Amino acid sequence: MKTRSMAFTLTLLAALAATSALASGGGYTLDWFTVDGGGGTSSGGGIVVEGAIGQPEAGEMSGGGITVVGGFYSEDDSAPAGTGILFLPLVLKNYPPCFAGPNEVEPNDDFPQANGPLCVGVTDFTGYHNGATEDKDYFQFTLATAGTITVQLVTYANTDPQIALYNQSQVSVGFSGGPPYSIVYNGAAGTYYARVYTTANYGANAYTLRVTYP
Ligand SMILES: [Ca+2]
Ligand SMILES: [Ca+2]
Repeated sequence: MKTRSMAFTLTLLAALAATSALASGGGYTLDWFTVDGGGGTSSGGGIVVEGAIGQPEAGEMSGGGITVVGGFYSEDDSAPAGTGILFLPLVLKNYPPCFAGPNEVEPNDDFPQANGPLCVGVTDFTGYHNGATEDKDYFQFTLATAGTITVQLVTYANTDPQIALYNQSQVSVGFSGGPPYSIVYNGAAGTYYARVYTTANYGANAYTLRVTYP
């Protein structure tokens, strides 16, 4: 039985190798394809193999108006013929945590030093303008979808604060240099930066920055 199983496995590997050869050969165009791990039932030479390797719970399950499509690869019935959806589950080691504040962390004096990415759902951050020279404070956040960004100073002790909003190309898309210190911007998905700074009165002054976005 072991010998027959090995023979079947070798036959299967040979078939897969042949598929790869066709995919890479001249004169053929394959926009996409899958090499599945043996889901379902395979048989030959009196041997039957049932299995699903690498694609657990593949297929569609539906009920009550809800459809769940499982597996790493699935055919989307609503998509154009010949297209599919590929899911790539990831395991990330030492994934950078988001910035929850509530206080700024210096140095945050330019784009690379920006505090962030801000944690989704955390809106208020306390910062300070300290010292005898200008202190620039940068905060970075990411829109997963397009929507309205609001950046505002809800409290400030400095007599002349300034706020600005930059897109991911670090180009200014909003500015407010006077009360009510609020910027409203309809942005595409992507990374943005909020900047709080002063043009005078560089003493120890606290402020509360509020950033909201989809
Ligand atoms: Ca600061
Ligand atoms: Ca700073």
